[in-house]
Amino acid sequence: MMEEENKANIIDDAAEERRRAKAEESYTSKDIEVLSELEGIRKRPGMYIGSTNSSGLHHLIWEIVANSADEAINGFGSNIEVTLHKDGSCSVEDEGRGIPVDIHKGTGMPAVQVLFTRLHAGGKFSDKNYTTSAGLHGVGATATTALSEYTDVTICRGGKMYHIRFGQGGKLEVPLEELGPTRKHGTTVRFKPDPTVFSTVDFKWDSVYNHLQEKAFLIRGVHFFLKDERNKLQHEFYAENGLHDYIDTLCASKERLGDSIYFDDNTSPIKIELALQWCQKDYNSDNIFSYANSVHTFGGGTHVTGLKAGITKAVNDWAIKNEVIKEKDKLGREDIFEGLTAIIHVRIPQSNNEFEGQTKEILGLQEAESAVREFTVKNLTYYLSEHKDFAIDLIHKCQSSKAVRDAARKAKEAARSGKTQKKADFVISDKLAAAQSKDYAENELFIVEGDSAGGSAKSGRDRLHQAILPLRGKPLNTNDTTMEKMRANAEFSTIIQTIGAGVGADFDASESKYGKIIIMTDADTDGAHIQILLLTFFYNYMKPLITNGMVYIACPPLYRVYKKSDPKNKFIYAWDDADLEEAKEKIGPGYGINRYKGLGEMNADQLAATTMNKATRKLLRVRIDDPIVVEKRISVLMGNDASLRKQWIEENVKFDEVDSFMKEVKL
Ligand code: 0RA
Repeated sequence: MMEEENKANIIDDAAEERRRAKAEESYTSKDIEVLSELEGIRKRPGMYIGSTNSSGLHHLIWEIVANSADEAINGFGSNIEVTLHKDGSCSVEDEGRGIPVDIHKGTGMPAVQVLFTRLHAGGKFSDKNYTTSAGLHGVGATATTALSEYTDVTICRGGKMYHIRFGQGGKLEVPLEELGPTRKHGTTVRFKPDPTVFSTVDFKWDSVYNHLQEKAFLIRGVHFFLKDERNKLQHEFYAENGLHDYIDTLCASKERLGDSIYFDDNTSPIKIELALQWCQKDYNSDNIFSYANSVHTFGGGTHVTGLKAGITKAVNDWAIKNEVIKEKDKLGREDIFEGLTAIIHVRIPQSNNEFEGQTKEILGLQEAESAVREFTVKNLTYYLSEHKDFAIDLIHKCQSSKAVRDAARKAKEAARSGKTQKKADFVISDKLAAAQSKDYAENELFIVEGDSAGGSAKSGRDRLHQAILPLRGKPLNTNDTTMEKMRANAEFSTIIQTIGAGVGADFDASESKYGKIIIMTDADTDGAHIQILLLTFFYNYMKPLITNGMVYIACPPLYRVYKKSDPKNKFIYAWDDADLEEAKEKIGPGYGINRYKGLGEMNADQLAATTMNKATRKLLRVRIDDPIVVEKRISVLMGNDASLRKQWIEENVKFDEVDSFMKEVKL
């Protein structure tokens, strides 16, 4: 066996030699391969980094940070520094082992060059170097090189300092060079995103801040530094207690039941960390934040399934064993999860790394399910026994959730059987202008601010597929109230019935009568406030609508620029001030401007053309990018602790920016 391997190696080496000789000869097929891979990334950047907008732009940083984080996770270096430079570049410096610089078999290039110019090199030349990996979608640093104007890599390794530079699109500009001796070890990558690729090349302090904060929570013991040389801001992120600190941040403004709970296990092949916090409020939708190898698994997966089963079993078994409930009154999963925030992080060996789908957003590894379930049952059972008072409070809370849910289910069943349908159930019909089609996926529900805009929207809509629901006044703040009060609220009960897919833990997005829920408000502060109140409701009670990408914000234009001599036929709509300038130029001398202060100022045709018609409107899809930010926005902006809210706003935003965040709609 050994001998055969050696033989194979010798043959490999000989072939390698020939290849290398050939490579040195001239411009070879390898170079062409490299260039075509890099070009491939440039042709379809979206496939590699998601998009070419601000979110894609920041992905370039995340790719590099993930590599440095891998080193740190594996015990090499505990400081990682990200700097946003004045020239628009970003550098990421770590104190790891330094990227290898020796010639890589198979390509004949220095390993560092492979890492930055080849796809699927993944940087992980062999499993042995890495037990776990935080790398994103397997595109590693190559996407960053391909989509940058330049990339400089400086490496300190084995007592020497090295440098290599790639130019626009990843073309090798300065081959690997030795710069001299050094005592340091580590890697610095500095790159400047290519403005011909991205719609914006402006790195946002907030985005990087949130990303590094999340990383610090997930990678305990590593210090992350953020420096912004453009405005001299800096911040250090460090979470001594990892997920324990994370859960405390997420629940900072909530009314808690008991303390935050934390367990970890570093001894098994699958390493697990879990943090739990039950809260009093009726937050109903699932608040489980899941990660695998430091990557946020938005779609959950086997680790989440294991967690749900584990918690349900531990709580029920303990309650029955201690005679708090009877076997026949077992609590449902929804009853136990109501008000619970959970963060689960599993680290799985790289070779087992099995994400479903290309986006790594769902963990598919079967072993993770039983590992997490058993881990959870064991630790939580022990915790409940050690904290009896808390355990009993928790079970009482679950029981009252169960009672509310049972009553609601009975009412629903009665309503379905038609026996007790009350007049109140039909209140929706006089406000809602329903769509004619029964093709639910194609149907759109516009929730519109104000009756007058609602009127225009009703006459301008596509009757087949668009339904209009006008809202009167401001919706209730669902962060300040209980589920019962929310249900009693006319606006929300109408929305719930109109969507027809249940609410809270009983919500099932697949039953929704609309494929798109579109919030349409005036483009002013009141409108933004209504948006956030509605989004808060969807987030708290119909979260799957958001995670499935079914919630949208309509974008009415702010201006209409017209030719004074022919206002009916020559006009351009403008959505912001940049559009406005462009429109003025296009129309030329003799222009006039309508400024729309609200939806109501547009007539039905105008509203339809600019904001509702599928072919010409602008819609923003609401997505949850970062759970910490969402929770912070939701719980701090909407929560009942006014001083926290004031502090957060003072530290972070002018109110305008909250407004503009709404326009970008990263919840
Ligand atoms: C491959 C192998 C080794 C380290 C790295 C890659 C590495 C990559 C990056 C990216 C940013 N910083 C990094 N630091 C290290 C280990 C090689 C060895 O055994 O020393």
